[in-house]
Amino acid sequence: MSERTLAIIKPDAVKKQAIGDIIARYEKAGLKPVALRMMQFSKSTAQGFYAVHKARPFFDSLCTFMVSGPVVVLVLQGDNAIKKNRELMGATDPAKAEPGTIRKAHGTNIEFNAVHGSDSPETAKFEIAYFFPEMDLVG
Ligand code: IDP
Ligand code: MG
Repeated sequence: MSERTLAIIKPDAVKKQAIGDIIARYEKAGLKPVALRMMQFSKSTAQGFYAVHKARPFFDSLCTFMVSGPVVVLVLQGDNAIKKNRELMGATDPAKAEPGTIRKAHGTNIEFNAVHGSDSPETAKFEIAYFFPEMDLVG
């Protein structure tokens, strides 16, 4: 089933000049960018995006990281896009990520882990609407 998911190339990966490599990985996996935006998060943008994590001990540090430089926000479309992107990303902690994954290649640690990807249809819907309010969930 074709669906859409939200991906973010985080500030660490943008600084490492990995934007091109990461987008090439999406495209090779059949995840087609259908919206793309480079932007600098404000603190409130980061806090709103990660509101689901606001009780976590790492919340403040995560939001500080996400405003530390520009990011690239994308909507990716393809068959099983949500699950496929999670597989492509690898585990949250790059040390535990499978070889060949984006986080294995570009992540530094459990916080500076190069990319974000929606984890369910519900979060994809919220996250796509957060940055691209004009888009539909399925193209
Ligand atoms: P995910 O990005 O793999 O879905 P989540 O648990 O949703 O992982 O966490 C969101 C983000 O918060 C992670 O991608 C990472 O940047 C950061 N994070 C998660 N767990 C920790 C932690 O234990 N310490 C510091 N940062 C963390
Ligand atoms: Mg998550």
